[in-house]
Amino acid sequence: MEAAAILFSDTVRGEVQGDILVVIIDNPPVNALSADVRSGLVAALDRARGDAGILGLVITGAGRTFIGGADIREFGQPPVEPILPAVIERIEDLEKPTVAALNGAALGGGLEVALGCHYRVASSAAQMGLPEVKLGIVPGAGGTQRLPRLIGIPAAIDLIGSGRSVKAKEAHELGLIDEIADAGTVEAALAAVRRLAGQDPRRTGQLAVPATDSAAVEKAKTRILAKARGQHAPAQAIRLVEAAARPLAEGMADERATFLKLRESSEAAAFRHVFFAERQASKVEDLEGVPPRLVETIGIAGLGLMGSGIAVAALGAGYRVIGLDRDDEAAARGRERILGLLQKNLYTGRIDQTAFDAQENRLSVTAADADLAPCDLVIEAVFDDLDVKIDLFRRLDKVIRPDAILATNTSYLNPDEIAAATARPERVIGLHFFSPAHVMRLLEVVRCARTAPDVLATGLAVAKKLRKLAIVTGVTEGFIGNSIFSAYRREAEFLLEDGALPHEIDAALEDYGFPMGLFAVYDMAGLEIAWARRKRQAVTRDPSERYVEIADRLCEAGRLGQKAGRGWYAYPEGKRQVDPVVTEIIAQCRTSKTVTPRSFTATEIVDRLLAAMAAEGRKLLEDGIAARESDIDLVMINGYGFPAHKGGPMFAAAHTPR
Ligand code: 3H9
Repeated sequence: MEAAAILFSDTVRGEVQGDILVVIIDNPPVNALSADVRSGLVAALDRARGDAGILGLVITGAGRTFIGGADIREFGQPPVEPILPAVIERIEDLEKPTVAALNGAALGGGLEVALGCHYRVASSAAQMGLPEVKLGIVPGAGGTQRLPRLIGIPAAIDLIGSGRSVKAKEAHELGLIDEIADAGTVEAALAAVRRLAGQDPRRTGQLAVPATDSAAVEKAKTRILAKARGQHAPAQAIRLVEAAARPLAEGMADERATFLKLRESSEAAAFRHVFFAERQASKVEDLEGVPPRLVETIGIAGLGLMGSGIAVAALGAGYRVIGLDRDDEAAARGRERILGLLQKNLYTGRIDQTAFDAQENRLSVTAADADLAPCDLVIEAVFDDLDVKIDLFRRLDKVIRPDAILATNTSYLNPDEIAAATARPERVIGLHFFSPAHVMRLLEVVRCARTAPDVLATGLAVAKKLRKLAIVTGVTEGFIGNSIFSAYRREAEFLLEDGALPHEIDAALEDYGFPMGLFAVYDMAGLEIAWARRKRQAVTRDPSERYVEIADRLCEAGRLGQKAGRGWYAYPEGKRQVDPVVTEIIAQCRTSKTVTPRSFTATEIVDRLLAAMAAEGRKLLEDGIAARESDIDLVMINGYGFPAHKGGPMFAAAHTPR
């Protein structure tokens, strides 16, 4: 039968298919629930209610998304009628069957719309979640009250408290959706409306919250709260979910008030900054319209920890990988390491056996440079030594095609010097992965002095396929991340000398939201590499520059970190403890420099560290190393544990009330 189109608003249209009204939300790019969408939905509901010829309703999205959630751009402004909870209440109250056809992502308010429907059908690729806590808020349109009624309190705490999304299969197992429809979600939804016609609608808001044992609730809570250090939204979300077994209206009022309050919080502003920063990062000014080169096969030179991690990321993204190491034995060991990581992915359910087999088949290793000839891109991940890298690049330059790309994973060396050793420096780029490379999301993409635009564009395209967050950086020692980190570290050492103790600095950082304090991290990583670097730099160090010797004294005393049993802390039976010996070493260093120690509050400590990071950040911007403040924020959040809910050092330094 011919479907007649009805326009309910600029972004919501309807098609009557037989006796069912299919409501299509068409608000690109992600069908966010703008005021126009909300009023369009109300108009569609009015139509369905008033038209006796309409048996029921299907709600779906145009394009790849069902609904990407509330329009985050509206968050800074006063709410506009009709507000979403009221729209969803009208959906739920409708006397005719209303079915959500989840053709793609149903997130935040989008999932809340689906929860208000009487039945949910999803395509197997659809992704569903309530990611509000990742924006510093709680769901504001019934998510915390309806979801536990469908899937129980522990599962709802898990989903809402973490903000993670699930695919259709898991959603079905949880009871979040009623049906998976591979061949046409709308068709399956139409069939569901017909089946449900004449029955009492199953209104989610009227279901009883399933009984739960308190141990499961506690377990879910503990897991979420352990990760939510310093944030408010997850605890509030849990509180609302736990209290869901009360009349819906009461829970909804509590949820709405909490949502509105959190929406105005500095935590939410910081998360919104991060959200838009991530979308901004991929926009590189002079690359608009520059097509990337085709990459299908990636060579990885050096199959140590870093190289293996990169290989696993590349295999997971569908690339063919050729690993190179110095001899057959090393290559075979590299292969074992990579397969070990893939096996781990298999055991933990990240990939299934079919994916494992496919990835194993796409991997080969060799000790012969010439075997890298088919590669479109070669990433080196060998020992961070200039001579070693230059030698490797010279060799690779001769065996790979002229249009293939060479990337260095160096952290501290100057990639321009590496590029200069090749015949085609324009094809050289830096790809600075963070360890473990198959887990960490950050990738600094280094634009070297001579990198060609399409080579840079290729670096970004590969990063996207690897599902990494790519941040473009210019060449400077340590690029963006390690430059800021050095400034942070230096300031922390100044603080030590000025009077703060390691555990005081660490406690201030952990309270602020870092997963671990700086000195505890040092101990975990080991102090010897930085010590060796300081010794190398000693010859060229400007004597007028302030230099803190405390770390050197510790290393000289054999305090090389946790593995040595002592470092900035002592570790009797593996447990971290403040060590009076360290306090004494610090006191001696202060005395030798005639510093009179003063005490610092946690706020003073954090403020000084933030100011140092922000000052270094401004320098990177002035020097053209970083393109924008928000890129610096993303690097520190995704590579160095800076708490996302503070928005990154640049955002935080600018927004800290003084
Ligand atoms: C919420 O729903 C609160 C409710 O509980 C309560 C209400 C009362 N709003 O990511 P992409 C833009 S909170 C505005 O590259 P993809 C994005 O900025 C909301 N804009 O696409 C970008 O713009 P541009 C909970 C949005 O295909 C463009 O869309 N929802 C929104 O890779 C493409 O984005 C979320 O947190 C939005 N909600 O992925 C979901 N979403 O091109 C957030 C996206 O100008 N969104 N944009 O740079 C996502 O996770 C992904 O965008 C999605 C698509 C998976 C939907």
